[in-house]
Amino acid sequence: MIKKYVYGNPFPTDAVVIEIEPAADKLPFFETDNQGGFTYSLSEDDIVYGLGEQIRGINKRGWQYVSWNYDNPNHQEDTRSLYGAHNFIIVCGAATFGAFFDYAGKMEFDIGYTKRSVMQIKAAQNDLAVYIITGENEKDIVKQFREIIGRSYVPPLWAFGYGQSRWGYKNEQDIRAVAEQYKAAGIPLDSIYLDIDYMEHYKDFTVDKERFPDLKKLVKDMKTQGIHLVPIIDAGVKIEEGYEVYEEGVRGNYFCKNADSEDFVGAVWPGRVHFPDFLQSETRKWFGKKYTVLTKLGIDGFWNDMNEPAIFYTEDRLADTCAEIKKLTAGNMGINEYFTFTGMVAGLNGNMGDYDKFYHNVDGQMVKHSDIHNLYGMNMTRSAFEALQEICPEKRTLFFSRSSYIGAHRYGGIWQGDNKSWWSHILQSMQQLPALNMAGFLFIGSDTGGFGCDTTEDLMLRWLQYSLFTPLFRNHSADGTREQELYRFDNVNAAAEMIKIRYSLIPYLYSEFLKAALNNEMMFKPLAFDFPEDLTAKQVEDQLLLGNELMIAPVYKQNAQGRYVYLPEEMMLVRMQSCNDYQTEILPQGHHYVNIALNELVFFIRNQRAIPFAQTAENTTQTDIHSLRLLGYSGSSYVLYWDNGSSPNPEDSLTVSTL
Ligand code: MIG
Repeated sequence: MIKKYVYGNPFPTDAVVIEIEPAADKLPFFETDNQGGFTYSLSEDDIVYGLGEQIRGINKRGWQYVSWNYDNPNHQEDTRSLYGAHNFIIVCGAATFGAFFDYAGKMEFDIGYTKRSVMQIKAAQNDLAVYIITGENEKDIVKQFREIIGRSYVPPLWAFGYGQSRWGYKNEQDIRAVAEQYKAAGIPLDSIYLDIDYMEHYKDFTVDKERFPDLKKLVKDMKTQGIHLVPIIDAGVKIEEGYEVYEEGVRGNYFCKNADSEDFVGAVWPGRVHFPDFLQSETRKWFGKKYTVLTKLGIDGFWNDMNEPAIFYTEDRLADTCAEIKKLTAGNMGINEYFTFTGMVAGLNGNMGDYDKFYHNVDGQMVKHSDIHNLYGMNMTRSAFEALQEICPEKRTLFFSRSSYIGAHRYGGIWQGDNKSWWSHILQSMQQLPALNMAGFLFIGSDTGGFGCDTTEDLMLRWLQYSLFTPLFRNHSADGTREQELYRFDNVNAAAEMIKIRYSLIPYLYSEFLKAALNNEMMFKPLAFDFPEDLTAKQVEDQLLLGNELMIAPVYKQNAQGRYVYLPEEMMLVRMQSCNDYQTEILPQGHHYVNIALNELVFFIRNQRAIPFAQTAENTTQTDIHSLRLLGYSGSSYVLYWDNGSSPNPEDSLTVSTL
C-alpha cells in the first residue's frame, strides 16, 4: 500500500507518474518537526537499504548522506554526495516499509550517524511529498514503488555489448586504431565512445573538422564492423558569437538567468558557458532537436555529462577570489593566510553558493536553482529522450547520463560517475547496484578499470570479472592516466576470454533485464531479499543475486587468489577459463573459501536453476539465441524474455519462451 503525505508546497519533480491523493491520516513511522525534518528510531537489527548512487555499503546505517548532485571524482568513505539523488529507502527490521522523499533540493539522510539509533532525514525546506510504502517484503515494496515511478528505460540490445572509451581519443585515427586493435586481438566490441575531443572547442553539436573530417563516413565504416560510436554531450553551452546553439539559446530565452534576468555565466570545459534551462519544456524541445546534428551522421547513442551541473567557477566568485588573494599575498603571507588562499582556490569548483545564483523559468515563475538542483541532469536526459523518440521513432537510442534523480530512469541509464583505479571502487560500484535498481535504474555500470589514476593488469581483470555482469559494460579512463584498452596488457588472452564470456551471457543478462523492466523487479538484489529468514545473508555486503538464477561474488582485493563466499542455499559453482573451458561443482549451504585465479571467472547458479548460455559473438549482431544451451542443474528450465532489441516498446516484439 502506498500513501502520500504532502508538506508545504512541493515543486513537481515528475518522479511519480501516477496521481495519488494525499492521505488524511498522520504520517506513520516518522515524527516530523514540520520544518522538513523526519525522525525514525532505529532498532538494533534494522537494516536501511537504498539511496541509489551513494557512498558506503548496501546497509546504509552509520553515515550521513546528502542528496546534492555533485561532481566528485575523488570520492572515498568520507564523501557525502555523489552524482545522483535517489531519495528512496527501505527500512527492514522491527518495522518494514519503504519511504520516498520527493524533494528536488538538498536533503540530508543521517542514518545513525549523529546518534547510532536514530535516523534523521532533513529537507532544506518543508516543501516535499513523502510516500510511505508497506508490503509483504522488500521486493514487494520495491515493485509497488517502481509502479508509481514508471517503466525503466530499455536500451537497444547492442548497448549490452562491450564498449571501449577513453577521454583522450583525439581524432579519427585514434578511433580506427582502437577498432583495429580490438579486432586483431580477437576481442568482441560493440561500441567506441567519443569524449569531448570530437567537438570543436567543446561546443555541443559541433564536430571538429580537422580531427574528424568525415564523421559520417567514420560512423558508417565502424557500423560495417558492428561498432557504434557514442558521442558525449555536455550541459554547458559555449558563449561564442556566431555559434548557432549559443545564439538560438539567447534568442529563445532558453538559458538559466541570474538575479538580474541576464543569462547566467559559469565556466566548464568550453570556457564561459550558459546552462540550458532544462526545466522549461521549450528548452527541452529545442535542445533535444539538436541531437539530430549527430543522428543525421548515423549516431544512435549518447552519454550526457557534466549535468549536475558541474561548474568549475563563476565569474564573480573568481573576481572576488582574485581580489582577496591579492590582499592575502600582499606583504609577508602568514600560514593561516596561505591556507585561506589555497582553500579559496579549491573552493571555486562546485561551490555551493554558485547554485543560489541562477534561476529557472517555470511557467513564468523564477525558481532558484538550488531549490530544484537535483532535477537538472534528469531533465537534460529527458530532453534528449523525448526529442529522439520523435526524430527516430522506429528504434531505441542509447542514452545514459551522469547526473540523475528518480524519474530519470524512464529516459536513460546512468554510469556511476567518475571513479578511480582503486580496488575499493569495484566494491563501491557493486554495493550501489541493488539500491539503483530499487530506484528504477537498470541500465547501469561503472567505468571498468577505473577512470582516474593508473590501473594495473590485475585490477583490470578483476574489474572485468565483475563488470561483465552489469548491463552497461564500458572500459573508460581519464586523459593522462595509463592506457587501459585491453590489448595494452600482457595477459590480453585472459581479458579477451572474459569479454567472450560476457557475450555468451548476454541472452541471460538481457532477458533478466527485460524481466526487471517489464515486471518492476530488481536485476541485482542483496542476498537478504530472497533469503529473508537468513541472518547471515542479511550481513553480506560483497555478493549479489543477479536475476533469479545467479549469485555473483567477485574478487576485489589485490593479490587475492580467492575469497570467502557465503551460500544461503546449496548452489553450483561455475569456474570458467573460457566459454568452452569450465568446471562445475555443487557446494552445500554455508561458508566457503573459494580459490579464484586471476584468469578465472567464478559465479554461482542457484539450487535447481539454470541459465541460457550462448555461443560467443564478435558483437551483438551475431548473438544467436537459437543455439542456446542451458548451464546449471540438469532437469531445470529457464524462462527466456526476448525481443528484437530495437523496437521502442519491448512489448511489441516480446517473446517469452521456456528453455
Ligand atoms: O571534468 O569529458 O565523468 O567520463 O571522460 C571531466 C571528460 C569531464 C567527466 C566525465 C568523464 C569524462 C570527462 N568528464
